[in-house]
Amino acid sequence: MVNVIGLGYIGLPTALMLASHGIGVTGTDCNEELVGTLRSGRTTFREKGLEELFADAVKAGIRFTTEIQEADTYIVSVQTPYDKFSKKVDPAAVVSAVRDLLKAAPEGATLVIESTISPGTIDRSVRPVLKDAGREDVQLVHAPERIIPGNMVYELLHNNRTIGADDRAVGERVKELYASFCEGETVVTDIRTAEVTKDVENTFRAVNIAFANELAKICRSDNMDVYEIIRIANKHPRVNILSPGPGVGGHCISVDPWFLVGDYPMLAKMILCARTTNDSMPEFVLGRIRDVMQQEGLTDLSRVGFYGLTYKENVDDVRESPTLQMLESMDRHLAGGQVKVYDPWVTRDLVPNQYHDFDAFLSDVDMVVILVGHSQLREHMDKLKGKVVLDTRHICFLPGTHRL
Ligand code: SAJ
Repeated sequence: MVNVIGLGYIGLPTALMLASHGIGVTGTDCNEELVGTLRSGRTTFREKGLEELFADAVKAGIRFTTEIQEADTYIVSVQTPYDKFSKKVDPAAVVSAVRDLLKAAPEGATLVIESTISPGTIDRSVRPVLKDAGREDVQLVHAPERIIPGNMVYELLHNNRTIGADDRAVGERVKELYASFCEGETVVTDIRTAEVTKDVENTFRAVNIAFANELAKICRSDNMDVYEIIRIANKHPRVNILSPGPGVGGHCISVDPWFLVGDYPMLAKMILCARTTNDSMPEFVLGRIRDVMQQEGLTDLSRVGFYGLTYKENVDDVRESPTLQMLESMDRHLAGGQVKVYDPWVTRDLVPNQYHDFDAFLSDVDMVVILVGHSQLREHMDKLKGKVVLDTRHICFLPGTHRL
């Protein structure tokens, strides 16, 4: 029996996937409301393919509870928030889950940490808990997730995985467990290598995006088309530049590079520079809005609309979203509460002047700033005809569209 602890963006799909592939699974979360929702047959966030997977898992007998269970394998996927200023991950929820599960764990149980952690967290924060509890019989494993929000279900099935374990045989056993659904290749290694590799993957992407963002700034300064330049450069067999955008949000690409900067400040110079470039993008977009408004003779900020609040397309997650960063910055500079905001994926009220109806939003603005490339907009792009458009995602090809 597997007990998945923490039923958020990673824990829930993982638990559902295991259950729907014949593994006995109980999902545990301390949030009673969340468990209540799952028990009543509803999913707790929107993600392509999640509803179908949920139905399969329920049919297969998955259970949801607020209590930690006796199980031979625990998968911990609780949240690991990070501190905005120190950029350090707070492993308190992982530590507390481990402490609690040790009370139920039978001798020799396997403990898999899936939560996003910074390199060294297992040695620094998890091992001491096992030692203090006299439970060094528990087998430690780190299986960092790699799935991308927006395509999680597909990627859970097909991505290659990394398993870090103290004991290779235990690592192989956990590999077998994931192989119940995962068709990708799984590499078994040690825990520290698994921790660092995960961080390196996200840092690589952050650096590549920063390069694209820097190119966007260079091209803007000298009136060149960054998208055409990247498109052509990427035809080279060994070049693959990502896309510039309004900034880097989410809980991973925007956070993980800081771990290497924090641990190796004198060495991780390029990474720091990349992070700084990415962090400067929301401010850069604000400058572009000012330029475009001047160019188009617009003066009324309340007739400007921001399309998109989430950190990227087709997800409902707003963590570290560039749009929120822009709104905060406007607020700090006494220009808050003026622009209109709309996001089809965000149904709760989050910011001032937020609309829940696309047409009503459009009728109240003269200029639309595209900040997220949701499919909803791509499918209704003609509705932006007649508006001044600043497109930071390169998805609008109406004549006269302004770009990053
Ligand atoms: N972005 C750009 N330009 C691009 C690609 C992304 O500006 O060309 C922006 C996005 O708009 C978003 C941010 O970067 O704001 C991050 O989005 P993302 O789609 O690149 O990545 P995440 O954070 O959703 O998921 C990443 C993935 N990591 C890698 O691709 C190396 C995923 O596989 C990981 O599982 C996930 O982090 C995680 O949880 O660590």
